[in-house]
Amino acid sequence: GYDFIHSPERLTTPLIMKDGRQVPASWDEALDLVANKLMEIKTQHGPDALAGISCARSINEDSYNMQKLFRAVIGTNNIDHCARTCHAPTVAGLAMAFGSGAMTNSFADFEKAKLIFVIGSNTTEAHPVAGAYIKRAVLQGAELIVCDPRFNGIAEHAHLYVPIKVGSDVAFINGLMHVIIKEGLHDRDYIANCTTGFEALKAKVAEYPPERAAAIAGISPEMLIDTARRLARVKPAMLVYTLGITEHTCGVNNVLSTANLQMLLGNVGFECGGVNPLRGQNNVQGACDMGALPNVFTGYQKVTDPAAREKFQKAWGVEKLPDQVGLMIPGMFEGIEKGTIKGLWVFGENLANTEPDIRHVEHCLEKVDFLVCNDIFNTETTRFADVVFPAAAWSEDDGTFTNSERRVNRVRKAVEAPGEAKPNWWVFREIAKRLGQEWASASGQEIWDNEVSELAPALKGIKYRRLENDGLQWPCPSEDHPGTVCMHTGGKFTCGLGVFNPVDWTPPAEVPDAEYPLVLSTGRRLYHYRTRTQTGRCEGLNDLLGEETADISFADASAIGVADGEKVRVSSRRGQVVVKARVTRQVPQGLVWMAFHFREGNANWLTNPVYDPISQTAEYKACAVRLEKA
Ligand SMILES: Nc1nc2c(c(=O)[nH]1)N[C@H]1C(S)=C(S)[C@@H](COP(=O)(O)OP(=O)(O)OC[C@H]3O[C@@H](n4cnc5c(=O)[nH]c(N)nc54)[C@H](O)[C@@H]3O)O[C@H]1N2
Ligand SMILES: Nc1nc2c(c(=O)[nH]1)N[C@H]1C(S)=C(S)[C@@H](COP(=O)(O)OP(=O)(O)OC[C@H]3O[C@@H](n4cnc5c(=O)[nH]c(N)nc54)[C@H](O)[C@@H]3O)O[C@H]1N2
Ligand SMILES: [Mo]
Repeated sequence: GYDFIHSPERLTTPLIMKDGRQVPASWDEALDLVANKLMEIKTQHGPDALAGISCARSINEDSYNMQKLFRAVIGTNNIDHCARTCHAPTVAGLAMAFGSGAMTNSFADFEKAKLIFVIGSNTTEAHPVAGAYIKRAVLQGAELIVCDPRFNGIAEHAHLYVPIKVGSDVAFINGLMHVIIKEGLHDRDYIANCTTGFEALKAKVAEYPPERAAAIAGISPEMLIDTARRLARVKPAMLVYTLGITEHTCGVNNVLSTANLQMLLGNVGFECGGVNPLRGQNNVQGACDMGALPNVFTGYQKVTDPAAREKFQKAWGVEKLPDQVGLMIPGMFEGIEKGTIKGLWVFGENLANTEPDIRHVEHCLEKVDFLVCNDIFNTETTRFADVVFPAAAWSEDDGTFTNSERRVNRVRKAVEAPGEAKPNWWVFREIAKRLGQEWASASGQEIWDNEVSELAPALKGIKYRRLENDGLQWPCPSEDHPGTVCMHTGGKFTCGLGVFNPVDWTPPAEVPDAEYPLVLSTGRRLYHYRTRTQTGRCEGLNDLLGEETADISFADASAIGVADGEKVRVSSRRGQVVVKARVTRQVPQGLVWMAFHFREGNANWLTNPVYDPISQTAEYKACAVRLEKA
């Protein structure tokens, strides 16, 4: 799937919108225009009238420079990136429970694990490498329990498959913990020595006896009890989750539930244990670490902490950094709608296809006064832009990526960028220069070694010269530190004691009714990556999967009289699409499952723009739809 790098459709010159058309321009013209326009908006409306969205496809050094531009030069914390749409509940929830929002263990553990509990994860399609490790563990005798509304690829390898209903995870996990405590299967010593808040958790899960929890989850009480006993039988056990857990209005509560369960069983802080969210993009862990988030600087140092601000003020040579938490992506759209956000910079995201409710998103992209994009291709989003910068892709620049297991890896330039395309960090640096700040660091290595690693304590020991071969896993606090394979060991969490956070089950914001009687849940397919700007330019992949489908059960197909491959209309309160039905045993009656890889038939014409109250992550995994023969 690398053909896209050499695609003739790559952007090769800056583009500027003139009379409703984007025309090629010189770098100087485009950079001057953006710098002047940003300054004009800042002068007229203040720095908080500007907002930026960074890219988790691109190297750490790009995200670092972008958040530095917004904070140190423009003077706003309105900076975010696509972690908002996937693992923001992880970052928030695991930080509340453990003091660090990252995956606790490492990929190498998967193969050695004795019991793996996979919940809400399309592992074989969306994380095929991690999925291969899990399959291998099963071949070597590990027990696998999979909990997912769909009988997905990883479920085929499970010893126990638990088909819970979409949006019922908190009730299900509370039910598991009810049984574990009632039967005395919890780890009393671990709970007493390493955690706090157990009594409150115990009181909360007492409200979820197996009958009640199982009824909400749509399974039998016996299956719930069996799951609880199996989980308690093997120690340590690994828990793996992804977006089936996070992309809900209760996403943070779902994450807290996984942490509660693993602490109750005494499974956190050991090899082959822990809570393991598989992060989505090659560098989404890194974009978070760099501080492309509205509440933290590089290394998760809070913008509201005066000491942190002082440290960054000194490092960046500015008098005053903004002290208010900035806007998250949904807040940026709201600001555009209200007229308080005048300028938006979108670096490497295709929001017009990936945010929920496409019609509303496009209305906002149209409405904002000034839109800047950096991308490697023209996309449905860049067509709204006043200026488009052509970017060097990952293969055309030196830098680092940080993967899901916190491993910082070197990325090396393999080919020249096409035409006049430039590294993204260079673009942000040029804008800073035009706005009066000369930044010394002029390469990926200088940015990392002299700034990132000096500013973030967990990255202090990571320098480019140490990143040959397999890279290093943070926390790595000093240059003689070997990096950290497993976090929260020795009975000590990053925050001291692990914190139990009792939570209640809440249903999705939109549930089926007479008008929209089915649940729509959305996700990914193996052969395409998100909006196909990259995989759509790979011939072989298009041959393997060429269009969107709606995956439905035999029962729902026969109820409306369609056969596999015939067209159906899927409608929600937001819009409708017509796609082929894929009639499959993977999906239970009452559920429609779709992806968002294709512009036509994209599930985001239908999805519901409602958000988790803490993390502002959209409920991509549940809304109500109607199905008709088309
Ligand atoms: N091929 C491919 N790989 C990708 C991507 C891609 O576009 N294509 N995208 C990348 C990105 S950005 C990300 S974030 C990851 C995402 O990786 P995943 O989260 O593994 O991918 P999804 O397909 O969204 O799968 C979510 C799973 O959750 C289940 N689910 C839905 N609702 C619920 C629920 O209420 N409870 C439970 N327990 N399960 C539920 C679904 O049936 C599905 O199996 O994948 C990454 N990898
Ligand atoms: N219905 C539904 N919608 C979803 C989800 C879901 O599960 N269901 N999942 C959500 C999730 S988890 C995510 S992460 C988002 C993803 O949302 P987006 O980040 O918007 O997804 P992409 O389409 O991959 O957009 C990435 C853009 O970056 C560009 N790009 C790639 N490499 C480079 C580079 O090196 N430099 C530059 N400058 N640009 C580059 C690509 O061409 C592309 O235009 O989608 C979300 N949307
Ligand atoms: Mo993602």
